[in-house]
Amino acid sequence: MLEAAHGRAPAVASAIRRVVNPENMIFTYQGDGDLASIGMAETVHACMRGENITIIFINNGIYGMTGGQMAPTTMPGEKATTCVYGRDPKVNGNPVRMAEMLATLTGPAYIERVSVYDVPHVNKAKAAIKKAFQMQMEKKGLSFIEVVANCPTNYHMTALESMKFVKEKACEFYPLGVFKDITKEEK
Ligand SMILES: Cc1ncc(C[n+]2csc(CCOP(=O)(O)OP(=O)(O)O)c2C)c(N)n1
Repeated sequence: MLEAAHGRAPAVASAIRRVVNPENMIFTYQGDGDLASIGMAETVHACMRGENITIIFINNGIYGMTGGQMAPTTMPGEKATTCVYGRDPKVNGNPVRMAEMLATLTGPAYIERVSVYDVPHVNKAKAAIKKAFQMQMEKKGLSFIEVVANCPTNYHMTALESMKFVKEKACEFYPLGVFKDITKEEK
């Protein structure tokens, strides 16, 4: 395991991909502040290149670790410490739907958005990550799994309330599903 500077994981993973045994599995694990703000360029370029790596993107709509600042994925109206009245797109800009945006690129092989708000969805998330790793083992190219997740601490909710929020609000704004799959296109 190697810890990259924030946002730089796809660049570091690309470098590792090129120097290690091609049989080694390489994946990144990144939050939305990390992947879609600090490391947006690294993410987009690794996807454009179509590196044979797997990116696991945990989208909880907030900068959790630093105390709940607005992330690029904070939804309109959603509160954060840097938009205390709720995100106003006119003032704070619009959020980004990473899976949809990256699916417009030629590079990625597989892009799916999953969630973890109940057991069936945890199992679906597990299956998507397994498929991503399998595709990497088959050297099919870059796989990107977005996980719509919770942050009860910074949402100021109980764990159960935060799961309800993810199900009813976040998954409405960030619809679940497969956005790209070259194995389907091949058939
Ligand atoms: C280059 C750089 N910029 C800023 C920071 C400060 N920082 C540490 S964690 C973090 C926010 C992380 O948010 P996110 O990636 O959404 O992950 P979460 O904590 O919500 O899981 C920030 C801004 C840093 N460590 N490195």
